[in-house]
Amino acid sequence: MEKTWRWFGPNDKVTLDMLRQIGVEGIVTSLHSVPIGEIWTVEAIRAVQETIASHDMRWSVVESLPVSEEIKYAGPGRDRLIENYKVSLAHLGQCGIHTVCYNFMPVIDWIRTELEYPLGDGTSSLYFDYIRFAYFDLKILAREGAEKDYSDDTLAKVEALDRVITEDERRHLVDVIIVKTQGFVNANFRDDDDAPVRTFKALMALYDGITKEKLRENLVYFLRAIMPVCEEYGMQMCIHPDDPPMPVLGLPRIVTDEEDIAWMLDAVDNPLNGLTFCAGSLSSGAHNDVVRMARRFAPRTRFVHLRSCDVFDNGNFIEAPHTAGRANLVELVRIFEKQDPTLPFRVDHGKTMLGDEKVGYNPGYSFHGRMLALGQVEGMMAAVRDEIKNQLI
Ligand code: DNO
Repeated sequence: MEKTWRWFGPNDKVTLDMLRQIGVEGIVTSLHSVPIGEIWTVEAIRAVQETIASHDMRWSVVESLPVSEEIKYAGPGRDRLIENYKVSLAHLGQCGIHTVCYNFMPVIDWIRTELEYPLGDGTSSLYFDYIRFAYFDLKILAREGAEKDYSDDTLAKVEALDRVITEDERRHLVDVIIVKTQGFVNANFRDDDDAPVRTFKALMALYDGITKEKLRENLVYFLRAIMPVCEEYGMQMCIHPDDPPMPVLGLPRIVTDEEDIAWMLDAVDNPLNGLTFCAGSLSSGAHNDVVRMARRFAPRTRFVHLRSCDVFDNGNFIEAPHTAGRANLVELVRIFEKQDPTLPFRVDHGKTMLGDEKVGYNPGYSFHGRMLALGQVEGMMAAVRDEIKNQLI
């Protein structure tokens, strides 16, 4: 597979020079400064592409060309926004960039409640605490009717937490769930928003009455509309699974399990309608057998995120080392390397370690932690290539 790395552009504290030194071949990035819904011009794409090329790497994958909320909830402006999306796709194709990762999660992208969960050895990891998340829903957003989405046991635990939680902890929860995790990947939120909860609730209101079925319909509408441009320019769309893979905050999520993925691939049965196989997101759902899903969906996978989670009985999950956890990355590397040795993969997230915490990297996107993970995955790849060469697999 092609060794790629998510780079957040010239402001990223991980520089292209650093990436070249650690053997990265392809860059995964986005035009982070273009407002969501606006057209990506050929000039803007080429400028980034040339910067990357001047460091002897290539722009392999776009992550993300974001889909406007209005396309997801089918607002009045969706056709115009889809037209813009098509023009951006055509421009990318003209520049020779053909793989586009996107997601179809309403309002909120990935969710964690703790960004520096201490691991006891001086490093830290990302963490999701189910009760704290329920607390955010019930006591901070105070979403109407939220109680019915939780068990009595969870409601009791949230009440108990409410009795002891401090103002600082409440602020921290908002900061982590809305501001720190969303700002750099999700154009709906800005780091300097002084009323993030209000912004959040206003976006949620747009999804009143949008069921899982409706959201599926809207995804299919979008995919059918863009497929002709994808065919003309050879654009490979690869949807990112929902993280975590379950409905949240009363919002539907539609890329959560094997059935969802099979459904969306069949609904628009075109090889250009593909998947980003995010082993981390999928493994954070106890219902997902990640290896089995990789075997089934490898032929439609266009981009791979290698990361692994451990899920606990109480619904909490933690990002495990890349050599451990539920995802079994060794077996995934076997499956994908055999499927297509040119498939781009990136290690996703990594521990915060060895001073990463002082630099101010985007959460999950540390340098040392990801470099360690890349080294681990490169070791797996070398072993798997050897297995393939010797016809052992
Ligand atoms: C978080 C990422 C997501 C992902 C987008 C793709 O670390 O996995 O933000 O990039 O959902 O659209």
